[in-house]
Amino acid sequence: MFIESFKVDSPNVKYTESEIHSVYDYETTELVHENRNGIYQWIVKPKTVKYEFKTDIHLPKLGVMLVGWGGNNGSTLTAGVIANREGISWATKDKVQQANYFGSLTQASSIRVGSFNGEEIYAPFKSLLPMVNPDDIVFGGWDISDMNLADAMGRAKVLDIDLQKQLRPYMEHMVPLPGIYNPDFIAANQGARANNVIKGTKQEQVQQIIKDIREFKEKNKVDKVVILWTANTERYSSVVVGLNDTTENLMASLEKDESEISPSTLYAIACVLENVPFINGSPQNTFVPGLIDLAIQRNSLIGGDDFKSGQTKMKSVLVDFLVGAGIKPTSIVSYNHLGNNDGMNLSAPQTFRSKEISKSNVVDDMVASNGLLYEPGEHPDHVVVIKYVPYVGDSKRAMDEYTSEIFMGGRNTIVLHNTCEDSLLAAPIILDLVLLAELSTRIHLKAEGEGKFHSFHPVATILSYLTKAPLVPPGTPVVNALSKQRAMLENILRACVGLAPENNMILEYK
Ligand code: NAI
Ligand code: DG6
Repeated sequence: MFIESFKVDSPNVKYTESEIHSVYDYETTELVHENRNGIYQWIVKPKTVKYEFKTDIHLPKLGVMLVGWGGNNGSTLTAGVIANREGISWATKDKVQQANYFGSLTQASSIRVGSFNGEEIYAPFKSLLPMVNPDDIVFGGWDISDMNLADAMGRAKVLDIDLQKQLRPYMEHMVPLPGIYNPDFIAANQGARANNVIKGTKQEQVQQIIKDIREFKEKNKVDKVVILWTANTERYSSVVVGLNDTTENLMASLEKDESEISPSTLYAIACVLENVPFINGSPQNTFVPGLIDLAIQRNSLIGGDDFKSGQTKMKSVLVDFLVGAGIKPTSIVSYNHLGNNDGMNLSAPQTFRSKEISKSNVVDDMVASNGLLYEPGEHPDHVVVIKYVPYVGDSKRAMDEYTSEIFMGGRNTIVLHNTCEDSLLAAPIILDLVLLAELSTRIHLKAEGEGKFHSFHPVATILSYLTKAPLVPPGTPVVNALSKQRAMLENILRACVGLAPENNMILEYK
């Protein structure tokens, strides 16, 4: 059965006019390796830590500024949200299609709340805690191409033409602000569209972005802004002692107009200085150590990297399943080709390398979790290939071959072939990222013994489900397995309303 909403009735939860307050027992374990009776043993001690969560239920008027607004993802997301808000339907060759949010965790997925009369009861994911309604988001942003969003939607060739015609009047007046352009960081083939760029030194460019954010807030009367990079994949920037390894060095390099500070890092600096959440949807190392330090010092949310949309999402399910089933993946070969502007940009070796890195590290935690299958340091062969094939446009083809060792020396080969529009996968993920980032800034928590409530760590690991290479604070485990990432997010939100983590035990019926 499906219910639209629910309220929790518990002595541990209080709903007030302004917040939801919950007291929560976090069941965890403590491990020690100690000598007991002359033998070293691992001792696991179950432990309960009391937490309190406070969630501000006041929903802000939210502004979302996209870097790369006029790209395929930016224009598709903007179009999709308008189409949903306006209840637009359009004719396809098959049927009359209604706008929807399929693919969005927050808008189109559900959670189990319990069972009633022997039936499982589910509710929308978004009913867990008050979240901004996408209808109310004001979009804006930057692009190095000055094309308005209606034309950009046409350039992207993602949405059906009948839908595009209906959306044009809403999008024609939307024109991206000039962006920070540095041809050294993206493929040379992108030069042709760079007609809308901020001039000046790096310091001046950062100041311009800050000015843009303030003006956008003022003009649209929004309470909060979230900024997300969905611009071209950049090459990695070099991390060098004295250049960007500490906040002081990064800021000094900015003053000196050092060439090795990437545009994405410049936007991120502006956001952190303005205390505006910044999410990186591409694979490059925008978050150099000096920037992470700056975000921590200023307690300003940063999250990333690289949307986890298709092939990698499948990988982080399939390898988790195989390794969890005691099967040993020994070779993973992932090939894809696509023909959109992202594909063209990735045809340069330096930008491809950024994508290769983020796509390749996604099974590490699963492999490391099973010492019965893998020796320490052992890893499956893992190869990632991307080719640019203009004809297929945004319709990306992904082919994967997983070879595993099974019982008694057997071999198992699984082959997947996936075809779908890349931007239709990414757009709902962008929406989830901005909504969850906004929500997470309204949650405060404290563990027993901590005097004051505090926000989550500014490096937003809570967004991991949506990213290929989750950014984590130094010394924190990286979790790639999709089911664990979802459980982490869902269970934290459940804790905020005093609900136990979903444990799937269903003991009531055992
Ligand atoms: P796109 O190439 O269509 O759009 C990128 C836009 O960014 C372009 O309009 C370009 O003019 C603009 N741009 C480039 N540098 C800029 C800068 N410094 N400042 C402002 N604007 C700038 O690419 P698409 O397909 O929208 O993808 C965007 C990013 O998302 C890419 O980096 C891609 O790798 C990443 N991504 C996409 C996924 C998908 O499924 N579509 C999944 C994972 C990541
Ligand atoms: C080619 O791989 C283009 C990329 O931008 C991908 O489409 C994007 O990174 C999505 O990757 P995945 O592995 O999540 O499908």
